[in-house]
Amino acid sequence: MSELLKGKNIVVMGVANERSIAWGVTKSLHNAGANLIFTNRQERSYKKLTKLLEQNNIDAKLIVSCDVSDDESIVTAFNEIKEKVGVIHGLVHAIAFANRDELKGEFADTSRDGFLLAQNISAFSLVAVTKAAKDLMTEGGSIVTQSYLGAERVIPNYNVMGVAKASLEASVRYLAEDVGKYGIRVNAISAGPIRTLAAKGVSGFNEKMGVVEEKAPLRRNVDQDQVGDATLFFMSELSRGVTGEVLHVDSGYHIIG
Ligand code: N5H
Repeated sequence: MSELLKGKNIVVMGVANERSIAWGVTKSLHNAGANLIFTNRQERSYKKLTKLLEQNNIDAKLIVSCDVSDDESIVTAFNEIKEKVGVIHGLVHAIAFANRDELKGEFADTSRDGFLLAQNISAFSLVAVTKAAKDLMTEGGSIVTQSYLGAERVIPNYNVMGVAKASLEASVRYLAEDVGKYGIRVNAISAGPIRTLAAKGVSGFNEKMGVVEEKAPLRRNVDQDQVGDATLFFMSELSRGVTGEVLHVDSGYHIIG
């Protein structure tokens, strides 16, 4: 156990189960000595989270409910964090959503509602939580979100999520400029395919993992723990010179033509 994040209060958004990227992040940050605050939306993920924390002997500093599609819910959640914890030093955003039936076929068939839903939950949510979190980051801070290569290139089936992730990555850059003057950094991790609950049942996922094993420089897939350790880097002073960046944690897959 390192002490890289000793005394740091970090909010983790997006643990649904043990396969969640946010759970890999939780383990890495906990092992580095961070105090963790969690947000979740559904009763089901609250139960799952408390069970996981218990099984892994992790004490949450606080668990608050937060629905990122609702401005009032975000304000209430961060007010509660302010009251009960005070200053925070980090925020991990690992939330996305798109309609499953729009993650296949042609992007041109995306509905207006489906497009806006993906943007709302997967991209605007970062803007909204950054606004709320920055007021609590009075000692500086670090914000990290999750992206995917489909933001940069056309990846079959990723469709409306690719456009939402492009928006998310651009938001990282604009937010980084806004909050840089307060000593707050904003970065993204672009992970290779990882078998999470969100990825379950989406078309083309298994094939994608096979291609990474075959073509990526490291010839293997990445896992939640690797994203967790990269997030630890971003949360710590080791990355103090880095903001507005998208770091690929993908076995090098993105450099291959
Ligand atoms: C090219 C691919 C495969 C096709 C695209 C997958 C995109 C997945 C992301 C979104 C967030 C999945 C999603 O919203 C699914 C929902 O419609 C249904 N699922 C749920 O409601 C579950 C229960 C909950 C936990 O999910 C959410 N989102 O709340 C991309 C893959 C190779 C890589 C990948 C899987 C990227 C990614 O963005 O996750």
